[in-house]
Amino acid sequence: MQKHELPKLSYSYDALEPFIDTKTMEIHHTKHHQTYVDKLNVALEKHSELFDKDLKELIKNINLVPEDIRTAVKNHGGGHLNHSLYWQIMTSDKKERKFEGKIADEIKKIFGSYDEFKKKLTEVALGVFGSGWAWLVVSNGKLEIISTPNQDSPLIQNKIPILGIDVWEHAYYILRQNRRNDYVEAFFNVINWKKVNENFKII
Ligand code: MN3
Repeated sequence: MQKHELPKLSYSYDALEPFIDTKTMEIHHTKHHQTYVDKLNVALEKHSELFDKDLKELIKNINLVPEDIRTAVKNHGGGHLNHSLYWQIMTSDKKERKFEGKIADEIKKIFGSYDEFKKKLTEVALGVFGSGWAWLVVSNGKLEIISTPNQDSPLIQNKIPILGIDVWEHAYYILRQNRRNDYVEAFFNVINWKKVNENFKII
């Protein structure tokens, strides 16, 4: 039986400065993400055979999860998966930040241009009421931009997330207070397109 663990970041907490500040990164990772992991483990203790199941499969088939822990798995399991992806699709490496490869071609094909894509994803991110996420997903083989409330994973809708913007206030409040638009604008500077390409390739 393997309990879920907080993944290590492949960069330091100050690596995304000045776009995302050190304090936000540290608290977001060590407090918020850690809490999702801890609460997911507490829920799964009640049905410990589920520790051996792939978390993505549990979330995809959330209605098969025992009812007494279903909401906890959806929220905290979703939170764990969403944040694990979020850390990976950001980088301090200038080469990895380059918008190129298969995903760049596909984005231009589907959305018209990088600027149109950025505009649409920004609109969706700013349109999330309260806490949630804006996503670039693959749905039936096609790219789509969607949002989800709370910590709902797109996997619940059978859509595969390849890039996600956390728009919970905890993702930006320390540096930017209520200015979600500034955070979203800054986020585009740190996207790890190399990783998004990898996420896209394995679909
Ligand atoms: Mn978060």
